[in-house]
Amino acid sequence: MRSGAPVRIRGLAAVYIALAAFAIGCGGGGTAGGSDTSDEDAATTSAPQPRERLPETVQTLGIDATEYAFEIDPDELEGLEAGWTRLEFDNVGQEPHQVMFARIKDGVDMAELAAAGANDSSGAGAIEFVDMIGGVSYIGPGQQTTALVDLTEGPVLAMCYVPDRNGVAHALLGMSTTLTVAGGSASPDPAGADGAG
Ligand SMILES: [Cu+2]
Repeated sequence: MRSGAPVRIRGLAAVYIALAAFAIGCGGGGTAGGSDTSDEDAATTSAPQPRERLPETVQTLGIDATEYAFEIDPDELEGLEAGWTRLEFDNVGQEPHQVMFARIKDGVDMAELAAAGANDSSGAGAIEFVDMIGGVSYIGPGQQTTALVDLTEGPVLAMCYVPDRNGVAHALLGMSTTLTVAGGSASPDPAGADGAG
């Protein structure tokens, strides 16, 4: 038993727990907090978009969901390119599944993140260390859906936080992985030539 990796593993676990708590708090049919429809979710997925306005994609990412794992094509270990990515999500399992992406912010110290997660079971302390990217909300067994996600350079967490029958987020049962996203050939220039709105 060596003691090299646990800090990182614990850090990721803290993120999954935090995001699961965050998602349950935000989405889950609770009675608190009002019921206004969420305009802010419009950018993530299911809103139909006119075909001519879709951004050009740099790659297609196929993800099959089962209990409780993602099968990702191309293999996440081969790395992905930053940019708009077409996501083809296929629930080949027996339970509802989703895939959501989050990015650990630049400069985050994993030990610090782990500590924040460990000291705050609500997840609020750890959520500030990540940016939610988007993904697809849950679909039933045998269903498929597609979405576009804008992947940014760096490690990107992919996870399903649909709860199982015991209320445990699937991410904590194995439906979580880290994608490596490279900068891509043409690095985006924030001051750049994007003249179109
Ligand atoms: Cu799941």
